[in-house]
Formats: sequence, structure tokens, C-alpha cells
Amino acid sequence: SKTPMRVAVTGAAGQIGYALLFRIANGDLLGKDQPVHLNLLDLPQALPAVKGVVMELDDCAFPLLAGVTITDQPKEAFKDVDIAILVGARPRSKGMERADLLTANAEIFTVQGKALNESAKRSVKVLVVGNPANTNAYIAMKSAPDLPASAFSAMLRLDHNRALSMLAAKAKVPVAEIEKLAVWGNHSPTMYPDHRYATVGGKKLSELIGDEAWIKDTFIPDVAKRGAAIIEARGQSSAASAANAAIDHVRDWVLGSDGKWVSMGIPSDGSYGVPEGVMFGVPVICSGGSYTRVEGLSFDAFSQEKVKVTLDELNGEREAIAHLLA
Ligand code: NAX
Repeated sequence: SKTPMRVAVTGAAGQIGYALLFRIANGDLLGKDQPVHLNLLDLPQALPAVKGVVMELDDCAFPLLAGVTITDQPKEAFKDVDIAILVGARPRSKGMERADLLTANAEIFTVQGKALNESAKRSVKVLVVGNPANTNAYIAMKSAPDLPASAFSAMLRLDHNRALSMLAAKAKVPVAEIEKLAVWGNHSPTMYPDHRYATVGGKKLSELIGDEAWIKDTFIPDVAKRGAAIIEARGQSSAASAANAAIDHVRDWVLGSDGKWVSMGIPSDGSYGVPEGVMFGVPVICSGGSYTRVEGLSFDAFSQEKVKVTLDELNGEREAIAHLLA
């Protein structure tokens, strides 16, 4: 049988962790024939709760779960890992300014980027889920100069899946039949879900929907407000759907997206007017363990403005933390 792959998950005691770990151990991330060893990182005060989650993992008797390491030390958590899913982050507390939130997270992701740089496998793939996800991923990448920039990514897949589901319902087609959807920019309400290239069985999705007003007035704002709608309804932020998106993101990156477009936050190569290095959501196709950006798409005035707004926001976040990277 195969050698176990090592997967680090940070924030393992949190609600996304609780939805994520059981699926990884079940083989949903790396395949039903691939054993996994989990490296779980959380803050010292959360380790008792992590131990409780591990008791439940034990009680599932997952055939693919080869072992579990629990730690509050990033270097130990990232030792020889193939995959790192960085979920743990500092949430905004009452009265905290946006700049304070960026700074608090910048500290966490500087430390974790350095630890990845020192101890992860050179072929590691890193997904940042913890918010502000794009800027946290950017900081981790900049703190890991010995790893390739292409090892770092931020999660836009939840936005992508939310958009797919809403479009499928509107067009009355199965989600799996929609191809060529893109989500651009920052994982925040400014992200731009772009249906303009989407097709269903070779037909243009926009023609099937036939309602451009719905796209602008309902679809785009509803994808942006979906996270808030979940909090309103559930009293807690998205967890199972976020964990599912993390699984989709990493699984496609490792095992391929079957020729389909998926959205990932990746360091820009300078295309589409996005300065090089900015961690920006773009459509990609994954194959052979790497992603390739979909190139050559064009923008009308509306979509150009949407991309500009989300890029401006990311540039602002980058400026707010720039002094911490120097
Ligand atoms: P929880 O508050 O339930 O769990 C967070 C866990 O992270 C806690 O156990 C905490 O102790 C731990 N933690 C905090 N700082 C840490 C550090 N420095 N090292 C290791 N562990 C640390 O939050 P949860 O609902 O699980 O959400 C986690 C993060 O995901 C949040 O930042 C949230 O904003 C973000 N999200 C990102 C999404 C995306 O699409 N990119 C969607 C879902 C989610 O909102």
C-alpha cells in the first residue's frame, strides 16, 4: 500500500476543523487509496479540544488514517508535510479596527510561513482559508523564500461553489454541467463571480438564463452576501461548506480538475492587469499536481470595474501590512 501523505491543518479545534478532519481521514482529499497522517496545530488553550476531536477520529476507525500529531508549535506541525491547510486565524473581536485585524493575522502568518519554509516538504501545497485569506496567503508566501511562490494559494472555492449553485438553480441545469465559471479577486464581498464565459453542454449559460439584470442585481450581490446570510440563519459562520470548498480546492490541485475551470487565489504573474505577486482569485485548470491560469479572457467595462474594485481592496490590505514584511 501507499506511504501515508502528511496533511497539516491549523485551527483544528475550530468549527471548520471539525467539518474538515473527518473528510480528510475518510479519503475525500487525496483519494480512497491514499493513507494520511494528520498534523493538527492549534493554540495551547485549544489543545484539550483538539484531543477530543482526535478521540472522535479514533472512534471512526478510518482505514486510511495512519496517525495523528497534535501540537501548538508551527515547526512541528509543518514538519515534512505534503499539504498544509491553514484555517486558524484571529477573528475580529468587538471594537477591533480593520488595521488591527490585518496586523494580528500578519503576525500569525509570518510565523507560519517561516515555519513552512523551514520544515515542510519542498513540494508542499499550502491553502490559506483563515481570513483575510488572500493577504494571509501573501504574507505566508513572502515569509517562505525557499519555497516556490506557486506553493501558496488562498481559498476562493467557496465563492465559486456558491456561484455555481445559484447559477444552476436559475438556469434549471445540474451544477455538474456548468463549465467555465470564474471568480476573480479577493475572498471578500468584493470578489467578482463572472458567468460571462460559462457554458452548459456547449451552450452559453447567459443565453439559457437570458436575464442580465438578474446577474447584476441579484446574483453578484447574493454571492457576496452569502456568508452573512449563513451567519444570520445559523448564528455561526459557514463551516461544512467552507470545509467542503477546502477539500475541493486541494483535491483538484493534487489530483486534477478534469479539464474544468476552478477558481483559486494564486500569486499573479502580472496578467489581467494584476501586479505580479498579488494573491488574486483567477480561473485555473489543474492537472499533474499543478495549476495553469486560464489566459486570454477579455473584459467589458462592467467586468473591468469589478476587477478593479477587488484589486484596489487587496492593494490596500497589502499596503497596511507592508511594514511587517520588510
Ligand atoms: P473558529 O473560531 O471556530 O476556529 C478557529 C480555530 O483557530 C480556533 O480553534 C483557534 O484556537 C485557532 N487558532 C487561532 N489562531 C491560531 C494560530 N495562530 N495557530 C493555530 N490555530 C489558531 O473559526 P472557523 O469558523 O473554523 O473559521 C476559521 C477561519 O476561516 C476564520 O478566519 C474565518 O473567517 C475563515 N473562513 C474563510 C472562508 C474562505 O472562504 N476563505 C470561508 C469560511 C470562514 O469564514
